[in-house]
This record gives sequence, C-alpha cells and structure tokens, in this order.
Amino acid sequence: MSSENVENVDIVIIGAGFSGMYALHRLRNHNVVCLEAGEGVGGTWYWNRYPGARVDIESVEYSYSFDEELQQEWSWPEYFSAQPDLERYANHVADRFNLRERIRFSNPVKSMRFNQDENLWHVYTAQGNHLVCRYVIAATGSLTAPNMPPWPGREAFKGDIYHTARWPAEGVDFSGKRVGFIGTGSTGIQAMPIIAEQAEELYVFQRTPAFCMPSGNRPLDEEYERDWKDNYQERRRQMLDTYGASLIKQPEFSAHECTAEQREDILEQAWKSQSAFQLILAFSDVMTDPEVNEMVCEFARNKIRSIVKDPEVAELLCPTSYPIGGKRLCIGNGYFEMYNRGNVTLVDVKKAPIIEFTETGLRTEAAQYDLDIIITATGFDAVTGAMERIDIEGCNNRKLVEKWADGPTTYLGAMVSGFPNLFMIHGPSTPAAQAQMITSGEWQVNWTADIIDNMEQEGLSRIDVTEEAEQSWAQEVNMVSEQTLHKLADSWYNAKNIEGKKGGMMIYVGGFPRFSELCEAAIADGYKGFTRE
Ligand code: N01
Repeated sequence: MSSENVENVDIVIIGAGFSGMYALHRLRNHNVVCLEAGEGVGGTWYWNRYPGARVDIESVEYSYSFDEELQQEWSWPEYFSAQPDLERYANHVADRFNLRERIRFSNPVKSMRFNQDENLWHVYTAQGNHLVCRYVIAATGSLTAPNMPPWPGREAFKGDIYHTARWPAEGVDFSGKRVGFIGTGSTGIQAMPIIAEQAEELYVFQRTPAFCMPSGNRPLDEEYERDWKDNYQERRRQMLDTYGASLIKQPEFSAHECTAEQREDILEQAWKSQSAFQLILAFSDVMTDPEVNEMVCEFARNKIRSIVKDPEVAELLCPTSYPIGGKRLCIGNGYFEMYNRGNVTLVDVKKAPIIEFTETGLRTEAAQYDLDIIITATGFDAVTGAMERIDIEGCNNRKLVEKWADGPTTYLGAMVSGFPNLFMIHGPSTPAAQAQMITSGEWQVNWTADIIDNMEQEGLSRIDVTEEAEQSWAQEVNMVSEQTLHKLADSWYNAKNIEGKKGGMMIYVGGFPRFSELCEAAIADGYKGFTRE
C-alpha cells in the first residue's frame, strides 16, 4: 500500500458492539476510528438474529448506564428484550451520540503489526485500509467466531445450512420443511420452540442435554420501569458491587441450613420467580458445594420429567454429566414442552455421533436423516476466537497466535506482554458472561480510557505488561476457578467446547467486585505489573 493511503489516528477500536460503541463515545476527545466487520452496530445483537434470540438478563440492567438522559428516555417493551429491540437500542445509541461518522462498517481488521521503533500499531483491513495509531482497543466480543461443525460433505447437501450466529436478515421460512437442528445450548433452546411451530418435522440432534429454567419474560410493567428510572443511579452503583454486576438476588444461607421441605419450597419459588438464574442462586453454595449442586440438579431434572410426557425422551433430556450452572444455565420459553409435539424427534448423537452431511441430510453412526434445512447452533470459538482470527504481530515479530498456542495469557484480561498499547475489553480471563456484559464492559472501557488519558498527560508513548504479571494473574484465575464447580463442566468457559483447543479456564470466576478491585489496585499501586515509557 502506498503511503498516501495511510491514515494516522490516535486510537483504533475494533468492533462496534456495545463495548466498542461506548469506547468510541468515551474516547471521543481523541482522534478515534472504529472498524466493524458487520454492516451495522450491535455486535452480538447484530449477528445473532435467529428466531427467539433474546437476552437473559433484565433489560433495565442490560443497558448503558453512562448517560442519565439515555436511560430516562429509553423504554424497553419487555423484561428480557428480544434481539430486534436490542439492535434498535444499539442503533438509537449510535445515532444519538453521533457514533456512525467514526465507524467504518463492513471493514474487518485482517492484520496488525506493532512498530517498536515508533511505538505505533499498523492496522490493515480487508477493504485495504492501512491505519496507523498509538493505541488499539479490541472490543471484539467473547462470542464472536462461530464454531462450525467438523463433518465432511457440507457441499454435497442439497438443502440450506445455517449457523445461528450468521442468520440471514431476511429470515428463513420453515413451513413444510424437515429441519435438522444441532446444538442444545442457550441458542438452540431459544430458537427451537419457534421453529417447531412452523416446520413440518424438527429433528433435534443432542450431544449433551442442558439445564434450562423458564425465562418469565413478560411485557415490562410501567410501575417497575418507573421505579427503575427513579433509582437508576443508585442501582447501577449497587450492580457493580455484586458478583455478576447484576441485582439478581442471592441469599447468604446454605442449603444445609434448610430442611428438605424448605429446600423444595425455595427451589419451587426460584423456578417460578420470573427472574432468570434464580435456580443456581437459590442458596449461597450451589456453585461451590457438590452436594448442594446435586440437590438443585435433581430438582431441575424432576421438572423435566414432569413436563415431558414420554419418559424415555424426558430421561434423555436430563443432564447427568456436569453440575448445574457449570455451563451457563439456559433460559427458555417452552423448550421442554416442545418435546410433547408430534413433529419433534430427539436424536441422541452422544450415543451415535453425526459423521457426515449427505446429499439429502445428515448421517449418524446409526441412521440417515433426510432433511431440507440444517441449522447448526454449535456455539463459538469463544473468548480468543475473534482475536486469533486477526493476524496480530507484537514486539520482536511475535504473533499472538504463537504466544497463545497453549492458551491465552493476559494481565487482568486487558493486556498481553509483548503487545504494547493493545487493550482488550472482555478479553480472556475477564468475568465475561459471568458478569452482566454491558455494565462490566462500560467499567472496563472507563478503566482503559483512564490509562490512555494518563499516558497522554504524562507524555508517555508505550505501555506493556510483564510476563511475571501475566503469571500472577494466571494464578489468581486458577485459584478462584478451583473454588467453584465450573471446572467440572465442559463448555466455552474452559475451552472444552472445541476439540483440541487449549487453555483451561477462559474466564474469571472470582466475581466482578474482586476483578475490578484488582484492576484498580494495580493502577493505584504505581501501575504494578505494567511497564511504561
Ligand atoms: O453455544 P453452546 P450457544 N456435535 O456452546 C453442541 C450466550 N448466549 O450458542 O454440549 C454435536 O452453549 C454442543 O454440545 P456439547 C451464553 O453465554 C446467551 O448455545 O458440546 N453437538 C451444545 O449443545 C451461552 O453460553 C443467550 O456436547 C455439538 C451446542 O452445540 C453462549 O452464548 C442466548 C457439536 C453449543 O452450545 C453460547 O451459547 C444464546 C458437535 N460436533 C447464547 N459441537 C441469552 O442471552 C457443538 N455441539 C439467552
């Protein structure tokens, strides 16, 4: 590329999802540009437009806090907003704060190289742009890179194949179709009941059954909304003091302090609470005490047995191989009820795995299934996937993928040693989906922006972290992980959802308050673990 085409800016933000958009707003006093792969804003809520896509945290919480007028003027139609409302909100924010003028849409970052002599990043996009900047903020999202199933024969299939995270904007018509659906995680559980209503036949290919509780979604009550609007500032502050940056209630008593009848009552109330996740927050020790966890598992299994009429199907839907909450608890609407329909068939692909796509459908080790449409809701190469799909070269020609070959290393989830002036939001070993992501993302953006502002004030041009700091952060991440039951479930939390992926615990399960305190303490302690020049 010729030098005339080089554009010099202060900061490049990668991604116009909720964190990237806020970073753009927060850092607008700098010359800042945002590069976005999609044609619109919203990140996760732009890409995941499959039927039934909906947030599982109340929208009054899962929304921006940075502008009082914005939170007063916006009205959410439902407690748990659907994808179109979340995308509408993202577009409203982009317009209201004039963000679009600084976003380059349909312009994914292809590669980045750090020039050690200049202390500048050179960023190259798929459209052929070359930007030179002092800082890069990667707001690339934890659940961005779809995990495509590995089976051969994809091209042979005569029907249509979709991944839920790349859903066509015009939608899909299922009427009169035989649909094969692979994946029974949060996504599949939301999409399938709606598809089952339209399709002629729905075949659900299940490898591991999921725990799921009803969402309790409903139109947002006016009084409830008013109460939130009257108390937003205080509640937003309280949210930051909770484990998940969310005001979902968690009691302080153990299940062992209750009688069997009391436990059953508490779990029954949790199930009916209309508040997501209440089941794993019913007692203080559901995620730390295996015996308590098993009590909650059995309660949830009994719910499945009471809903699903065919006992064999019900048993196949009961998870037995991991603790409840070890993977993200799914929140659904009519998921188990769906199996009582005559047009839904559950196929056990743990027993007889899928081996190939064929011209007419899918073949498992046991049978051939003829299908018109195949949907893969097979999750994501989570946390590291988006960053690793960019060719990133730091100091001494070291590539990020090489550095992360055995798993991602970071300091505070924010920076990687040898990759100066590059910050991540919701990076590896941050609380990610364990904390409400808009609020925790805003917090991380503010922390990062303060660091950058401080660099400018002090006339510094390069910030890095030490390998010792990365090691001490890895110890902290492992130490808190050892205290919970998350390690006992194979999921995107610990990289075990992708065959051969290395790295262990990808997220920080020590809670948002501890995470934010440690981040603040490092700065207050004279930038402990950082090097600045
Ligand atoms: O992905 P997942 P997801 N053969 O990884 C199966 C957030 N989210 O998109 O469990 C057969 O959870 C896989 O089986 P197994 C939320 O944080 C939030 O559903 O690996 N099956 C599993 O059943 C969530 O945790 C919301 O055995 C295969 C499924 O595909 C995260 O996104 C809504 C397979 C993948 O489940 C990811 O959820 C949606 C194979 N080869 C998502 N490979 C809300 O806010 C994979 N599977 C409500």
